[in-house]
Amino acid sequence: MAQPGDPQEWLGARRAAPFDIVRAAHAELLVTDLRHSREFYVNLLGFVVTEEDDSAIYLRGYEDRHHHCLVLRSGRVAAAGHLSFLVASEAELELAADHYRAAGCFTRWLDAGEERGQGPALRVQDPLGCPLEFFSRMEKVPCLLQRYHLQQGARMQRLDHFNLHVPDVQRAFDLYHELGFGCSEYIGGDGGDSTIYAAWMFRKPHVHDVALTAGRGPRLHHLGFWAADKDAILNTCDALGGAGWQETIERGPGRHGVSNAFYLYLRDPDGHRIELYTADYWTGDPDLDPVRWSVNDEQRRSFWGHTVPERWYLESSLLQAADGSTVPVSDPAAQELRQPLLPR
Ligand code: XXG
Ligand code: FE2
Repeated sequence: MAQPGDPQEWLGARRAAPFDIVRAAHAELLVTDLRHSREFYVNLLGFVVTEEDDSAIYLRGYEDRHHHCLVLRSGRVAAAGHLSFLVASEAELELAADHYRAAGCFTRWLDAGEERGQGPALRVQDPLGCPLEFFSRMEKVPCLLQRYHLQQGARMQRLDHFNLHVPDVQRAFDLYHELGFGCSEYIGGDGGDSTIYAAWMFRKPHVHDVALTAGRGPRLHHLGFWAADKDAILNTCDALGGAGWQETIERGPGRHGVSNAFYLYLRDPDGHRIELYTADYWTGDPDLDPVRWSVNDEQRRSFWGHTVPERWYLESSLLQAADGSTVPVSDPAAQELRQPLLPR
């Protein structure tokens, strides 16, 4: 069992990683009413449409140089289609395929262009049951970072992270550790409770590419998108309120304890949760010590002490399985929400 607190051990794991993941790069959400979802993501949040047809919309942020960071695809049921990581080169894709085949996982190759704008890619159902994708090349598009006159809504910049509900955080932690992910922060139990309730793990030198949260799973808890700044997040709240979409606001705006980022959680028209996230910190130093938060520290999830809505802890999107059904889920042994607060 890997432990969050040992930078030397993490460096070893990084060197021994079976293939080289660069970062969390894009995701596909299956949505039941593509036009309604377009209203939310494009007209209100300001995602840029790179390409669209009757069955899918390919979106990007203002910082993106790649074709898309979010695909909205028409589906019969709402689910997360796949979560995609950029790897360092095409050779890494072969190594990834070897790795998942050796673990007995389902794997499938996608030809270049099978997903619009993308080079050859590998789809897998990982040992946790998650539909992952790995790719190394994507069509380049104009970066709109300084085209300020075009920027709207939350001024979304790019995808930052995936957050997963998993029944066993330690097991998921071990799998991502094996893939060479470091741990920036985690939430642990007190007084003899060695449970890890949540962990934030990274490949790019920021707080995370993947967060693992104890809960019924595997399910997608949320997609985190980097917003331009705090103002963009606050303006989004005004815009949603003004347009009568205030019910999409689930949690925040606020400051996280974990990660120090400024945040807002929204629920899209299908209930998929997305987070607007900005201003976390550098984690690239090799001697980085992970930050441990007690499950009883009321500032861990909300630095200003706001209560986190119960449904934020409990609800998540189902994942699409390789056969088109949804991935079966199971309950965790212990949940953070149920932990009693210790007297101060
Ligand atoms: O990105 C995140 C989060 O995983 O969405 C949640 C950073 C911090 C938090 S937390 O609620 O723990 O502050
Ligand atoms: Fe997040």
